[in-house]
Amino acid sequence: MKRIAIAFLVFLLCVSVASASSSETAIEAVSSGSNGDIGILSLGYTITQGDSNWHYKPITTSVTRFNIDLNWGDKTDSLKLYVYDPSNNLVGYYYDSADGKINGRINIDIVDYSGIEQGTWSICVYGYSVSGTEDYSI
Ligand SMILES: [Ca+2]
Ligand SMILES: [Ca+2]
Repeated sequence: MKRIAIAFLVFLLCVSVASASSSETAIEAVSSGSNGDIGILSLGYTITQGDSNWHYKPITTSVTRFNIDLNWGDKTDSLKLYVYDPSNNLVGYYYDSADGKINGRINIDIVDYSGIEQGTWSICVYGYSVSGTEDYSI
């Protein structure tokens, strides 16, 4: 029962920001050309319509950008990505088109020229429009 309550809370947290606007800060997401250093644990995950899966990325060094590469490889399904800084502020949310291509992948760099906030960044993958079960890596 407790697990269900937590899962529901996470769902609410994810959905509640759906209507929020993108951040007013200097942080921006830019299309990334890199295929290399993904940074986040890159394993096979699955998601269904309306699901929220959370992933965490620790930033422990002084950097001005890091890459997020969410890849589900099926442009007929649509996943959505929410990015929160270590203070749990929503930095932005992104659709497949965020990197300029509808290709079943969201490959972006989070950029802050004054320095990426160190700590644990939280990334929520949301099943925005998914038929059946979709596999993805991040
Ligand atoms: Ca894309
Ligand atoms: Ca699919």
